[in-house]
Amino acid sequence: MSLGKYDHKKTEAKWQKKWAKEELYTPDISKAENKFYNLFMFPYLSAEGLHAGHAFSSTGSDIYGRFMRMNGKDVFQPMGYDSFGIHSENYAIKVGEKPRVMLKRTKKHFEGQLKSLGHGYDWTRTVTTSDPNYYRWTQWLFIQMFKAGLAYRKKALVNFCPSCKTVLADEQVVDGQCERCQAEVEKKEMEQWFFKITDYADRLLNGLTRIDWSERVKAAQKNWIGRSAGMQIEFKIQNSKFKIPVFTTRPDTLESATFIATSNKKAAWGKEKPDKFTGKYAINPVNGRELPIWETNYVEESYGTGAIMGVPAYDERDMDFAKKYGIDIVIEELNEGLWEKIEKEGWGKKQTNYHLRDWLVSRQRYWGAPIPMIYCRKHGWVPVPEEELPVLLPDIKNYKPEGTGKGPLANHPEFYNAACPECGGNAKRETDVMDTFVDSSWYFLRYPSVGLNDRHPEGDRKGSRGVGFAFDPEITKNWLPVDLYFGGAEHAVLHLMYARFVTMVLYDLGYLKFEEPFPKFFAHGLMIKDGAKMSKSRGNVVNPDKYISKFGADALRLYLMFVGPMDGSPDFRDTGIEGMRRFIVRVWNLFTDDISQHPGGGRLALSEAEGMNSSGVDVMKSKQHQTIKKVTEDIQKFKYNTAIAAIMELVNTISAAGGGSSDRLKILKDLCLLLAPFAPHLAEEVWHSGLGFKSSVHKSAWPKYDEKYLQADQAVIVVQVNGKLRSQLTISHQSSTIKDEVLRLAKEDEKVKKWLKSGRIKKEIFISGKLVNFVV
Ligand code: ANZ
Repeated sequence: MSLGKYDHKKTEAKWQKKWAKEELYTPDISKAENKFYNLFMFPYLSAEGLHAGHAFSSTGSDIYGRFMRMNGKDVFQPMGYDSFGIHSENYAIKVGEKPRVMLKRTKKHFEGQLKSLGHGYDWTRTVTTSDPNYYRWTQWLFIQMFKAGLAYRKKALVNFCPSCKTVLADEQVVDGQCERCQAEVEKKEMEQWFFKITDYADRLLNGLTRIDWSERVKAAQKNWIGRSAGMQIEFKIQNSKFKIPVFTTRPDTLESATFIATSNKKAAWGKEKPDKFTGKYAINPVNGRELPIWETNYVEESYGTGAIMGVPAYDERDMDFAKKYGIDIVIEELNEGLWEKIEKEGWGKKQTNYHLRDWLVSRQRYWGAPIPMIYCRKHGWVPVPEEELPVLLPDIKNYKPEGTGKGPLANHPEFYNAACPECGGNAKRETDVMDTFVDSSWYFLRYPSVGLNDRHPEGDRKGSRGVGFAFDPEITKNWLPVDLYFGGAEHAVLHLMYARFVTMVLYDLGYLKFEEPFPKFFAHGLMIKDGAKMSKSRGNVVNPDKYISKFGADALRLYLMFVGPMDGSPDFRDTGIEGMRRFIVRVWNLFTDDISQHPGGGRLALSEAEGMNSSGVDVMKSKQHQTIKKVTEDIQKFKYNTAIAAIMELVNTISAAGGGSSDRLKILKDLCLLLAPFAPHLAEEVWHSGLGFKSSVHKSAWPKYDEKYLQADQAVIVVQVNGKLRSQLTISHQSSTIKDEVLRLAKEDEKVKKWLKSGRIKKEIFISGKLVNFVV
């Protein structure tokens, strides 16, 4: 057996084919004692293919899955496509194709790319949200919401994107702009479908304390939900029988209130109405002061009561307003006792408000799941009977949005004319479709159950309906919740909030046994190119294909993981990949050289090695065990860059030691195992053709370290700032003598950082192997 020259194309194609054929990454879904559901956010199909940013994040997720598999878990790692929705549809419009036609092509390309990266996905269970087999269950979900009183229609001032020509949810408006196309959003009064997510505000908030998510993402959800405890206080209007209720979080400032402001209704963004004094006054109940009533833009209509008490003395915006219009400024002392007094006197009562609004789910677009509701003059809105699902999205020619307030399906009587499910009379289907975020709010529930009841191919509506389930109860009980969810933080208040809400609803309806779908979520960073976030609109997108072709998927994977921590924002550079390619060839040659020194190949050599005495290889041995420890712990913390650095150091040590002892082969075997999650093809090839194993390296046990070898090579460095002990570093003897390395590590130390912040470093004192002192 021999390895020959390193040929990434041959090696990678060979293993990808074998893995697929042997279904290496397809767990037995009926067994779940040892399950690990490793989920990565599925992509939108809003471009021709993936960019390097996707490769970066999906590799990060894949490495963790491979690591868990080698640690004895039955890993389920599925992949799918979030293919319905405005993002895909806008792209189809741009390239001048029907969404269906475009998706056929782009989906294939995405899949090819994901496969060429060597990810361990279970390709036998994929989800495509625009597939009727899937969206019939999205429609089912809508109906469950409706039946539970959680889906309703309401006329409201809503966000309208003039470019996408549809309404949007609050969460899709970022700084007043459409999340998809960055157009300035307008406010319009329209009747729409909403999901009552506000009923779950408290649970969404409280649940955050029980899940392992980064503080940043939890804070984003917390702020978005925006619970504030305060009071509703009623102010009598002078010479009138009416009162104005205001919401305040600061009743203790009531004595300093000098005006009342109400929302300047119908003010649209960009077209603000001028502030106006109404000529009326309200009376401050605590001191009888007359408070002028103003209408202004800065009071939001839909928050609290849509009116405030102006307290210029304690509130900056109120102060600005008072100054502008010459309103009195009165400063009374804060009075905590007012909380009680206001209630006792009957001026107001305690109230908790939320910033969270109900989720607007209807869209006046074509490319989405039709909302499965029928309007009958007699019976109002009636859900489509579940056995008639899916309501198929018809193939129409003019699918572009028109901005008339209705979706393109409203031009198709053959679609919307229907019989009322209650009385059989003439009725009309809803012609709006659902927001994509409804599709993705439950896809993780579907994956393990894919293939179990796919009996509804598009077009075949006869005899293919009736029984079935969105997700199999038994399998769902065994495989969910998701063990690790890996994805972008930009979905903090969108997808991640919606999925939690939908899960809670399904829990309440008895379909699920858990309330939190993602007990552990890791938010990866975003890849940068030339200093800016990689994105299509900036035109700085890097296509991974050419790098895979030129250097190999393993080189690209290692490079992407090495450039920085997984939650950072690494900059993509060509030169780095070339360097990584050289490293791979070095590793390859290391195996080739060693193995060639053992006639009969590595496998034989390994068995000979059992029981041999290990003297003479102490340095290497301690390095080996230190590396295992470091790589294991770093992967657990998603610090793949430092794990790879440790593997590189091990390679250096092995190369420097030279020679072909049998112990050395054992060390090489561990090196191969450590490399497996990062460079899966290379490791598999070495494992089989070099070391002679029959089963896959990816199903082999992760190496274990032995404490007794760890100590040998450790030095403790004392770190001082201005002569005071601030921290200690435990590093290898070898590194402890390298000044630059020690200084770098000392400066990165959290405890030291704190002390260095206060000033500039004037002097760096270094005593090799012992001490660092920073003078600041
Ligand atoms: C008097 C006061 C004095 C206030 C003070 C604040 C500071 P959060 O925490 O966001 O709930 N407010 C109430 N309704 C509003 C609306 N519809 N549009 C704009 N502002 C509104 O903020 C609650 C505070 O924001 C309330 O407490 C109210 O101003 C204002 F020193 O009342 B406060």
